[in-house]
Amino acid sequence: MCGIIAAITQRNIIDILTKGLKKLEYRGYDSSGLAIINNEKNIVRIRCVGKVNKLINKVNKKKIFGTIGVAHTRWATHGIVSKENTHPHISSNIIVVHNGILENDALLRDFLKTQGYIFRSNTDTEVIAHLLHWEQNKTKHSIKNVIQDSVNKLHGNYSMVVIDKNNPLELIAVCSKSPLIIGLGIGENFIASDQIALLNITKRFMYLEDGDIAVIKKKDINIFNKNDFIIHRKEIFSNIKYKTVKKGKYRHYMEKEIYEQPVSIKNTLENRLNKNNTINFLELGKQEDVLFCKIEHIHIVACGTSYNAAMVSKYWFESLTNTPCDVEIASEFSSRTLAARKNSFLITISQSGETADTLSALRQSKKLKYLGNLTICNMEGSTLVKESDYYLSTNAGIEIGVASTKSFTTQLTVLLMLVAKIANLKKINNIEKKIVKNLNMLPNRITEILENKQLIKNIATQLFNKKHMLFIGRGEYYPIAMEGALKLKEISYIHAEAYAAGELKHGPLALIDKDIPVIVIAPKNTLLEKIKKNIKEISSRSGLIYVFSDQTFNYEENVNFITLPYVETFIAPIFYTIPLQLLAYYIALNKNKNIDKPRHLAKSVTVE
Ligand code: HGA
Repeated sequence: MCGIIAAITQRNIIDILTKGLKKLEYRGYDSSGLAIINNEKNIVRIRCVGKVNKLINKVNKKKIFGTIGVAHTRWATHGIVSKENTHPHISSNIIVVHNGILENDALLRDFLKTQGYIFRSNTDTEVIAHLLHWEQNKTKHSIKNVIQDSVNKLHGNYSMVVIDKNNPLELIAVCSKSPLIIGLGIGENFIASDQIALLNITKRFMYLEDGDIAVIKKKDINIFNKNDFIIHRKEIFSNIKYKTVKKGKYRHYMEKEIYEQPVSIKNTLENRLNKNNTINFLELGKQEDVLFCKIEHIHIVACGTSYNAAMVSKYWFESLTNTPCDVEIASEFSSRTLAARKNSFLITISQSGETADTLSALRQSKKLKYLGNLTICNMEGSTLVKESDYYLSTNAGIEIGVASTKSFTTQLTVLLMLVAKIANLKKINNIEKKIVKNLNMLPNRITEILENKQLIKNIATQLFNKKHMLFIGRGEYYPIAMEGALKLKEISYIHAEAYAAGELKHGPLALIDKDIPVIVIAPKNTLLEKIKKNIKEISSRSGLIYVFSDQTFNYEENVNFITLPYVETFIAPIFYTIPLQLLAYYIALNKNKNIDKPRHLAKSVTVE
């Protein structure tokens, strides 16, 4: 994760750096810092632990001025969250901000210690700063040449921006796996991890590619490869409109995003449903039908909430389109020896499109014989979108809360449309029309449950001081249980686990006692009778049970029912997600947690 922004300008850069950093906070918020070269040609560095606003307050009090500088918001990978470990890191005249993980930092650190370097942090980034300084001292080369000489010694990911105080006329950027994008100005230039950090100052951008080393001056930019050849990167004009999203009447972005879901889903469906209840994905182009007809297997790769969405769709793909589907955690996919099935199609899912594990999986997959790949993503212009053959946007709108809500339900909406499309191409009994009819009802059904929030609020007050919770479901409600448990963990820090209901008797039943609430997702469907038996097994062992269902059944006192309206089968998994999101939200609210920015997490996970 980690967010980088740097600038070389005619005007004071402080505002550019701090405003940009604020927009990058979704990449990490353990600590943040900046360093500039001031008018007296000295380095001024300010760092602090905590959110970017804390840094901004500190910086504003100091009234500093500079026309070249770097800033960074950190998600710690090497060394605890502390001021000492906060970027920028400095080695004499060399200033470095870094996004990535060095794999050989321990070896380099030992070597640099023998050369007399004293380390003030535990980060891999400080190793880079000292290495560059050591190399420069030895060779007396320019910092650009020093970097070119040194990158071979660095193993891992090391996208970074470097300033040499002795030559404060240029920024040097190195792109290695994590994205860096140059923003082009008039008589000034910028670089950041994401264009949203720069959209208020420029619309003209140039993406760096892996291995690029850019020398960025006020009036010109040169990009080199490792062999010192100049390379050209295309200039693009960004149409992305970044609106500052306000919380409005809501206490948290997460609450707002939960309530936005009927509208987000309408946006996801817009222009994709034909009047005759069929689906069109115009954005896929004419090849879509030909390609989809060839698919014999679907392989979906994702992480976290997106993984849970993928898991729901596995049940849909197999039962509704008769297409075998496997779902895999991206970090596992990218770190094992792979074998693609015959005529397999790869789907990646990511809210941000910058999820490093998913990107790495996509890149690995290209070495294999997949029919093609498609990404389901919320961020147009993201690396995943750029590197995929096909792209379906979730159109959820900017999501700020770190715990995904509207991303999940819009991902499911896109997946269900895809299922309908493939079912139609495979000529499976009119499923497409039925799904489209159901999808059209979804926004209103979600509004209904949102209007009944009091029901969930009451349960939250009964559960917020529990230490552990279990979530169970069967069929496609098992991954819905997984998502419910994940939401609760993320924002309330209550330990929560999800199990396929039938699995309890194979071990987890040993956990059951009156202090561990079990949340059961049990709508009326063909699996209801089976899950009723599982509820009995828990209640016979004095477990405390909360059943989310459109049915009530006669049970002992320890079984509580949260009665929900009947919802059409295809869209019911999406519908049942909403009360679980509300449950997690109100429990975290009762616990007074930092709901939008939970500890140790970040919105976009840009390290593997
Ligand atoms: N390894 C560096 C940078 C971490 C990072 O890129 N996180 O996303 C550190 O720990 O500071």
